[in-house]
Parts: sequence; C-alpha cells; structure tokens
Amino acid sequence: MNDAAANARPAVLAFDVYGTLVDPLRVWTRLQEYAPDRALKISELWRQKQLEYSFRLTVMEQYQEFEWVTARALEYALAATDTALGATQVAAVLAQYDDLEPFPDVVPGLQALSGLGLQMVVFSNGSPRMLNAVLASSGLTGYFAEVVSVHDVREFKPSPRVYRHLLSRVGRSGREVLLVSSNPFDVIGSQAAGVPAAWVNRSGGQFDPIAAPPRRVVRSLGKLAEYLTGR
Ligand code: 2OP
Repeated sequence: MNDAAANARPAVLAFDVYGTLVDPLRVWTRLQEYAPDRALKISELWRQKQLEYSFRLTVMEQYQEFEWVTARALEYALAATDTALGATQVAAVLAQYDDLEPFPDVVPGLQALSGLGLQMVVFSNGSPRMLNAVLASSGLTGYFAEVVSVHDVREFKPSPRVYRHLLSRVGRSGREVLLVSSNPFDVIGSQAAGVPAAWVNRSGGQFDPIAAPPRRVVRSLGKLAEYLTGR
C-alpha cells in the first residue's frame, strides 16, 4: 500500500471486542470467589484455550459458536488446574463473559473517536448474543453503528473470509477501513486480508514475528484519536 493510501483517514473503524474494548481476563475476579489461589492462572489458560480452539475449528473447516468454544475452554482450564466447580458456579463464571469491564481508556477514547465523523462498528468472534450482552453491560452499545459477528460466515479470525465479510457488511474497500485490535493475530490476519489495522498495545507487549509490525501502534484509544485527528 503506498504511503498516501496508508496515511489517508479511514471511513470506517472496526473494533475488536475481547481484549480490545473489554478485558476478558477480568473473569478472574469471579473465579477468585471459587478458587482464590489459582484464579488468574485459570483465566489466562481459559483465554489461551478459547482462542486456540477457535483457530483449530477454523483450520478443520468446522464451526461452533464462540459461546460453545468459551465453555469448552473453561472446562479445559478448570480440569488442567484440578479445580472442581459445581454447575451453578461454572454457569456464574461463564455469565461473567457477558459482563466484562471496559479498559480505562475505552470510554474516553470512543468519545474522542466519535467526534471524528467516522463510522464505528464492532467486529468480533463473539456470537451476536454475546456481543449485544457485553456491549450493553459495559455501556458501549451507543458508540457503534453496527455489530459484525464472524458468526455470519461460520469461521473465526484470522480467516480471510471474516475480514472480507466485514468489508461486505460495511460496503467499503479494504483501504477505507481500519481494524482496531489489541490481538496481534487479528492485526496480522486483517492486514493479510487487505484491511489495514492499528494495534492497541496497552501492555507494551511483544508483536508476533510472523509478519511485519503494523504501521499504526498506539497505547490507547485516546492515542488513536490523536493519530487520526492529524490525518
Ligand atoms: C474478538 O474477536 C479476538 O476475541 C477477539 O473479539
């Protein structure tokens, strides 16, 4: 992509959800009630397996809703840490996925971004039910014109089909859209499918060395607003 196109202001911002707008690791607070000594380990293993299962299902050309994938990953994480929870407790932990905290920079950042006159949509592995629930409970619904779930095409990120589906849903070419995600696999998948991406690297963590780093790396949504205001 030439520099002019790379620096042009996008018409649409497409926001990843889990890990970008809301913090899935916050489920450890509910796990702490039931397994205080290993809550964080369970939640990290849970997230890791949730994404691994989504990749493996897609490579096998199979599909299950992200809700099912999330439940199976929790089962694995509990068994792997010898944590026996009752059915009611498991249901309470899973319900936490519908009620995740937005990262501290998200509301002020979305407020700043919504002043730029760009279309803002959500684009996520989550099922439509999950996404509507977590956006409502976190108070974020009103910032977005559309909620685009990969469920429509029965494949998960980073399959190129899901990014092409995003473009067809918003009626734009790749050059007119900017994916906003904290997940390097999502950023790499999006760029490989021809949709530029901004990496929200809140933690200062490492990017995966299987692709060139993204041109746009920001530490918060507020910094993304500053970056785009200058375009
Ligand atoms: C999402 O699609 C990748 O979990 C992340 O929201």
